[in-house]
Amino acid sequence: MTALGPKTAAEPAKATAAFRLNGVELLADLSGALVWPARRTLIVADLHLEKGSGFARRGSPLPPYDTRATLANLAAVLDRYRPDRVVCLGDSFHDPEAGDRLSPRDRATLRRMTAAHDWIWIRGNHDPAPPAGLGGRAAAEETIGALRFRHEAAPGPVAGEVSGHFHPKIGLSVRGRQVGGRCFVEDGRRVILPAFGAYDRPDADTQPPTTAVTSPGPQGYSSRRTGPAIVCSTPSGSKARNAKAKTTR
Ligand SMILES: [Mn+2]
Repeated sequence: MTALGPKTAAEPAKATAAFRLNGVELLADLSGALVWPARRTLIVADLHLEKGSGFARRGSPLPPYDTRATLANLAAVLDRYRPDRVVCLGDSFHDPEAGDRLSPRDRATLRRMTAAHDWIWIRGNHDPAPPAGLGGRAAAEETIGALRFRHEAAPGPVAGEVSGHFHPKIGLSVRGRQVGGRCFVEDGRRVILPAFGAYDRPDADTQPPTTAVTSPGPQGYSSRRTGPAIVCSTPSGSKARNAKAKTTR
């Protein structure tokens, strides 16, 4: 078995940040996906498929193209890492009728993806019952080796917990310039993933792609930021502001 990794040399170098969680080596990918190479597993959170069409139905006209964009981003990262198993950490679908609103093309794309992998839909607050007929299996939680996958972080210290829900973001001051983006938050025992869904990427057109791994330390947050060509360490006490956790998801 070969280790997971970027498939071609054309992939941007250092678009990942490696860290250890409960003794397990993980890769935070710039796309927002988490990769567990030893178990050939790829994890994404908060796809929120059909969010645009859901808002449109309630009278707020948002462009309805988020599902197509999210699935294209997901296809790209699956093609790069070629995992055996995919864990979606909940809120994969924006509301209970989201599955009915999928276009035939997007439905077919999803069915191809779930058929090609061992696919686990963790249940979230937006999708307590993921749509039937798309393949994969639904679970409230899943434990694989030293890691436990659930939608929302549980209270108290939890070793090896991998979750989503909070859509964490970070703001950084880099050479006097403000950059911001989605981030992973980890403290060595648990990690919270950024949202993978297209509507949580408002920075994509105006900011350089930024995915940070940030962890609370004794002197504040430290972060390892992955960009198109760099992984930089931001020392504790630097200008990295605390990751903002949003709780309305
Ligand atoms: Mn949620």
